[in-house]
Amino acid sequence: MEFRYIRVEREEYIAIVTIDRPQALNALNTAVLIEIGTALKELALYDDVRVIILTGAGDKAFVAGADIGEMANLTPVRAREFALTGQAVLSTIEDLPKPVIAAITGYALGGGCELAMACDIRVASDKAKLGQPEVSLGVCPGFGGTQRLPRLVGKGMAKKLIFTGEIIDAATALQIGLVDMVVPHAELMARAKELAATIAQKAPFAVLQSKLAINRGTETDLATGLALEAECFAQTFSTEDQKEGMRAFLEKKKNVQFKGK
Ligand code: DAK
Repeated sequence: MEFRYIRVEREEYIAIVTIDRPQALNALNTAVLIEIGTALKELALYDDVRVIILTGAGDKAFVAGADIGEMANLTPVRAREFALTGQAVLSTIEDLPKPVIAAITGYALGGGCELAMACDIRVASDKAKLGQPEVSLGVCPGFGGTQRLPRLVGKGMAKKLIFTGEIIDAATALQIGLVDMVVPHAELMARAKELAATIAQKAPFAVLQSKLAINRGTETDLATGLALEAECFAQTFSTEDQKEGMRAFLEKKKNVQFKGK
C-alpha cells in the first residue's frame, strides 16, 4: 500500500499503521483521514492480519487533533463534510472486523483523542497527554467526542473535560477509564505489540464476535444485548477453531494454533 501521510508495516499477524506527519504533530487533515480509512479497509480483507496497531510517528504526538490550518476557513457546509469524513473513518475503525489497538505516544488531543477512542483498546505512554480542547478554538468536538467520551468515562467527567478543554496526563486518563494501560514511554510499541500478539494467538472469529457483541450490545438494552451475545456465541460453533480449541482443552494440549477458520 502506497501512502503519503501514513506507513503500513506487517509483523506476522500484526499490522502497524503509523500516522506519519510529525512536523504537524500528526494532525488529521482530510487526506490523512482518507488514507487511514483506505488502509484499514484493505487490511480488513487479509486473513493473515489479525490485529492492527494504530500509532503516530515521532516521539511527541499520537495525533494533536484535526488540522487547525485546514479547518480555520471552513464554511458550515464544508465543516459538516469534514466532520462526516472524520466520523466515517472512526466508524470504520469501530466496525472493523479486527481488533484495533491505539498506541498513544504523546499528545492525543481533539480529533486525536477521538481517533484513539474509536479504537478497541488504548495503550498509552506514561508521557501521553489527552484531552478535547475544541472549545478553546471556538468549536465543539466533531469526530464523535461528545458521544464516545461520555460512553467511556461517564457524562459528568466527559462534560468536565469537554467544557474546560483540560488536558490530562496518562495516569489520570487511566484512572477515569479513557485509556486501558499506561506503560513506560520507551516500551510503548513493544508493549502494544505484546498485547496484539496475545490477541492474535486467539481464535480470530471468536475475537471478532466478542468485539461485535460488546460494541453493538452495549448500545442497546440488556435483553437485546444478551440475545445478540447468544447469536454471536452460536456462530462461533460453526468454526474449526471452536472444535480445535475445545478438543485441545479436553486432550490437555497446550499451544493451540488457531487457523481463523
Ligand atoms: N493542526 C495543525 N497543526 C498543528 C496542530 C493541529 N491540531 N497541532 C500542532 N500543529 C503544528 C504546529 O502548528 C506546529 O507547526 P509549525 O509552527 O512548526 O509549522 C507543529 O505542529 C508543532 O507544534 P507546536 O510548535 O505548537 O508544539 P508545542 O510542543 O509547542 O505544543 C501542542 C504542542 C500539542 C500543545 C500544541 O501544538 C497545540 O496546542 N496544538 C493544538 C492542539 C489542539 O487544539 N488540538 C485540537 C484541534 S481541534 C469538527 C471536526 C473536527 C473537530 C472539530 C469540529 N467539525 C467539523 C464540527 C476537531 C477539532 C480538533 O481536533
